[in-house]
Amino acid sequence: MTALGTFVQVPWSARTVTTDLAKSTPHSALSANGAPMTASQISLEVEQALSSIPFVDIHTHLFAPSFGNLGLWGIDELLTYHYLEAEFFRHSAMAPENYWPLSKIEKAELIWRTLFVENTPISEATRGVIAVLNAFQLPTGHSALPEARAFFQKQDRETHIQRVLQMAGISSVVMTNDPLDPEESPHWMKGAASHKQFHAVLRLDRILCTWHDHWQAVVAQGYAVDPHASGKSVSEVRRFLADWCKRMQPVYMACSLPDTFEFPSDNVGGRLLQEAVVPACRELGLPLSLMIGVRKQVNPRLRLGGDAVGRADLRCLENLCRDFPCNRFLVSVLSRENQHELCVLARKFNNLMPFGCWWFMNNPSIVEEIARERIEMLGTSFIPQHSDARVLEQVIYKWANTRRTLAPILSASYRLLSEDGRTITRSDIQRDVTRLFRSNAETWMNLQPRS
Ligand code: FIX
Ligand code: ZN
Repeated sequence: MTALGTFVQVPWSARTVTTDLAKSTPHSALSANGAPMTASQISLEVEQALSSIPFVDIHTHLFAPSFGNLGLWGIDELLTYHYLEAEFFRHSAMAPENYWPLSKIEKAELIWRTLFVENTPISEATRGVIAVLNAFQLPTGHSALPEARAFFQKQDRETHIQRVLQMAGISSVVMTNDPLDPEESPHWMKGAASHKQFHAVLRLDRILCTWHDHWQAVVAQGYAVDPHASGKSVSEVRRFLADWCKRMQPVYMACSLPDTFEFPSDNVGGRLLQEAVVPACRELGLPLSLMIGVRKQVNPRLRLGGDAVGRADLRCLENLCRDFPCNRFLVSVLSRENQHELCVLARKFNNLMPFGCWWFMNNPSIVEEIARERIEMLGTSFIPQHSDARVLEQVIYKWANTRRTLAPILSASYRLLSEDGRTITRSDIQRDVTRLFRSNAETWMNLQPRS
């Protein structure tokens, strides 16, 4: 038995059934605060810290209950996740054009049969669905789908959300809110109810990346801007941002950027970033989150699943952090080749906070590599992970995977430190895990620490 296997699969709220070793080794013997620990006691303390400290999920595409059906949940949404659709098209001869017109249930049935019956669900994304079913003690075999569908259909949204966040071991999530999204903005315009566990973010891709397609939507909301963002467009965009910040109370502003992103740049996006967004963030005391390295729609036939990755020139970040020392930048990069550079830049600029293993980086083998490198270069001054969940129950497996992957890496770091001559205490581990998965994010997002 690996303590880890049992540990990860145990629903967060049933913490009392943590590993047998924990049960058999009374806590006081393990490490009364300040007492030195053995290697296996270190591993156990790390596992207990990871399973007992609720995390803050700094980037998701989840929605608070008041946003109704914008919030995705349940087995059919889990199966039609764009990660699984991309994998489906690898296994199926079906042309995407014949797939999109199908109903949600028809798509889910097709994906279940192709990826979970005709093939073994060993990819990270397919394994995730199995882990979710298992967490609810639902069957996971070939014929599991009808019972799963019936189970999720029976759930009440608000109660289910509470239960899922608890099972995932997260106390709050950060949403992704687009002020120009025609389905979402009406919710805010009529005063969407705030929710203490769902924090808003002002997402600005349509402003900074595709202004030419969306400047009219800004005009439609009452701001005098033009296609070239000339004249008083910049001050109008500042007004737009200020109004939306009043409406949303965001914890940061955010934008995903292509691998070709450059800064400074005198294209419309570059000017709006420099003259409107960065100053607004500084004035409002908000961090700016930049997620760099996406190559949008390299295969548009796959829709959301059609995006890819490219290595970015991170001098853009160097210039931003150096030229705007009073701004804080929360940054995640999509390319594996950019991870090391990001760590180095974070050593140069304390207004730069690396966070998460974004999207194609969110695979255990790569998360391991990134986490080790960051611990070695940044200690605990980074945010290891975010879930990027698009469907509610995904937080269960994405955070279980993160706990499973990070536990041996953290334990190994402490073992090395103890071999080098420093006694590790239980409170050291509790403080560090709290910092990595809670207080770094809370501090940067001006969130009150949970009492
Ligand atoms: O830009 C983003 O926030 C990305 O995370 C998404 O666009 C992407 O589709 C995704 O779901 C990644 O996990
Ligand atoms: Zn995302």
